[in-house]
Amino acid sequence: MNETISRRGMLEGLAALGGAAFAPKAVLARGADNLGTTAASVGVTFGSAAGNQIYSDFSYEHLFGETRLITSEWQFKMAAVQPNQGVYEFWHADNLLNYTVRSARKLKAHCGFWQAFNPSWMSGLSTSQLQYTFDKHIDTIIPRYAGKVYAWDVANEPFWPADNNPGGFGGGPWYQAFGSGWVKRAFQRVSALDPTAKLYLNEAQCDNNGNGLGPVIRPALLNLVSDIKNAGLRIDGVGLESHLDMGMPYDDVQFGAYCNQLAGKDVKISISELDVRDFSLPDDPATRDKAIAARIQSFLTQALKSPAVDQIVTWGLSDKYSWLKGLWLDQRGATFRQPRPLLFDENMQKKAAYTAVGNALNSRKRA
Ligand code: 9MR
Repeated sequence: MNETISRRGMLEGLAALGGAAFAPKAVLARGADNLGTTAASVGVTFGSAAGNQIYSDFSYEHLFGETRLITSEWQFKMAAVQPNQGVYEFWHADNLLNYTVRSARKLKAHCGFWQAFNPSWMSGLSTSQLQYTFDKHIDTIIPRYAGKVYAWDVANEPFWPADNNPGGFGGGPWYQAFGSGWVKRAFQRVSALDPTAKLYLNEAQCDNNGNGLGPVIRPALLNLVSDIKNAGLRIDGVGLESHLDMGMPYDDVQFGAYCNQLAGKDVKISISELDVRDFSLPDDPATRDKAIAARIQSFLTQALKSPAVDQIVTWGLSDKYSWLKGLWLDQRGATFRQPRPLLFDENMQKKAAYTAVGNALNSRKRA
């Protein structure tokens, strides 16, 4: 099947937007043999997070021909859309929406609320001011994008056991505002304002048995999904981020079983932020690439045994733009070796990890 975007699809998209601000430009074709097509053949949507590098680096943008879905890496976050109190700036979010319309990709808007990385003006707000901010934010952004985005990550990373709150919930402004009920409140209000977007709850660490994280967060997340459902609220999917860490204990078979448990709650599952942290691996790039690919293949093969897993989204496509480069710089300094967390290297060339994703997808055919 040809990957070229149909003119009709583009025109329909533009019409839906009421006329986009940009001239249509399709993502380049990458031929029939790409991860988007392989994934679709086994009922999976393959996607990636995108930052604004897709507009400036054409060789990077070209890689997005592999995808069928794009998650906003930061453009829909509160710090981006409300950088000053009560002042909304939508151009980054709008640009990405327009880009996905032009290129006929689904857009997952990430994220409605997260306790971390909020705009600095929020610090020092009283509880009642936080409550107002929360509701007002939803009432402002959701109607703007209703019917246009494919999905919302309504709530991001509600759990952080180290904060010692009941049920493993993380502390932060939204917990301060509404207690653990902040998650249900967000689902209730977003659902009312956008009845068509798929609504996701996104959480980290479920793949990770270290630091008392996965073993606490996995059951807590199951409970929260039940709680949302029991309240009569709509939740369509759960995102399991899957920032895999080679230095942490893990059990991929256990993770696959967990996907089945979640599926029992009648939700779809997205592997929503896949990449591999290689800080603990030896320096040699070939050795690292091999170990990373083996881990990805094992992890995804187990996850894909659960029919509810219908999205695989990597957190970027090329090592060149991975968020882990920033983290690495903070921890080890610029002269240390660069991390190799993604499917394409710094020069946009496929790595073993790319093949590993394809192999795991194909394992679903044989299952
Ligand atoms: O990759 C994202 C980075 O560019 C942003 O600066 C950061 C703060 O907004 O968020 C990063 O993405 C995070 C995601 O939103 C939630 N899960 C963890 C991701 C990596 O930190």
